[in-house]
Amino acid sequence: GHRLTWQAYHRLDDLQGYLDFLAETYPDLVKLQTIGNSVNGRPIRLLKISNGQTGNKAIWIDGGIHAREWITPATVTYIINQFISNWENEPKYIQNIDWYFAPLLNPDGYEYTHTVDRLWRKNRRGSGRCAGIDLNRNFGYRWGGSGSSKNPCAETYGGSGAFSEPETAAVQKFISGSSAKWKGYISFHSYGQYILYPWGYNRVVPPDYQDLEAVGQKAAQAIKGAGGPSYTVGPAGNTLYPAAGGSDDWAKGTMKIKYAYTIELRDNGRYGFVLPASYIQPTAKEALAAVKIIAEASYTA
Ligand code: 0X9
Ligand code: ZN
Repeated sequence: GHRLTWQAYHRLDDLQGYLDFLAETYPDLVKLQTIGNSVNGRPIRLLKISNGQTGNKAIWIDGGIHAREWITPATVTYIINQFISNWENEPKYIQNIDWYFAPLLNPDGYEYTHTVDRLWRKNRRGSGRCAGIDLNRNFGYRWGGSGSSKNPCAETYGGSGAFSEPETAAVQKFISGSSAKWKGYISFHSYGQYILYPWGYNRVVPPDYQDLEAVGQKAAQAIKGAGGPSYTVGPAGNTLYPAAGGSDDWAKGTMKIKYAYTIELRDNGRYGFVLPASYIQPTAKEALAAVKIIAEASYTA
């Protein structure tokens, strides 16, 4: 294993090597496991950071559901690095949470964006022009509804059924099979600078949406405080567009995880998915500020 720099986007093997390095270097704090394998047989890995106390609440953070959103695995690994390097000085609401990080949920797609098509979005089931399933239309809460396509060639093809893909099935199996006290779920995407909460499947909100809105607004303020730009807060279906089968809706709707968010990182359109590497550190730094706010709320939830 080895360290990363966050001054460049890394290939899959480099990111995996970093997770190995952490597990080797911090065996008491960090546990690394494989929760499934992608369509092309690559491991889907989960890194847990925990002080081992019983009774801790739990937060899940993922990146790389969409292959071309390179800023997201970079951001998740940056957050992991910050927590581990500063662990002894973190406040109780960080230390007394069990953190589960899945930095790269679509490893096949990520490799494909490095080797063949920089703007590939879906996973890599099948071949040719119509390959792939949109993993963020493949989760099982109101699967197949608005904003997801039945056409395999579409960018938003939801697959043959809910959790038909090993990448999403791995998440479902792990979270639903775990006895952790899940209070937070954060899925990083790009781009647009949004803090989105359920529901995404339609233009409706859950009964406790005011809690999600308030914490989202506080997170957007923290981003500004970290020197970041403005992030728009709101329910996904109203704020962006209705899209069913997203991971956030499943986390809240099926798993009943209160603080479920999709955070769309930078930028707001100048570079889009092809965000220059010089933006990694500022973007990841502001994302960390948002995560801390969601952690504080999850800690007391
Ligand atoms: O469309 C998506 O999957 C997300 N935007 S992206 O540009 N990264 O593809 C937004 C998902 C918001 N949540 C739900 N619609 N459930
Ligand atoms: Zn995305």
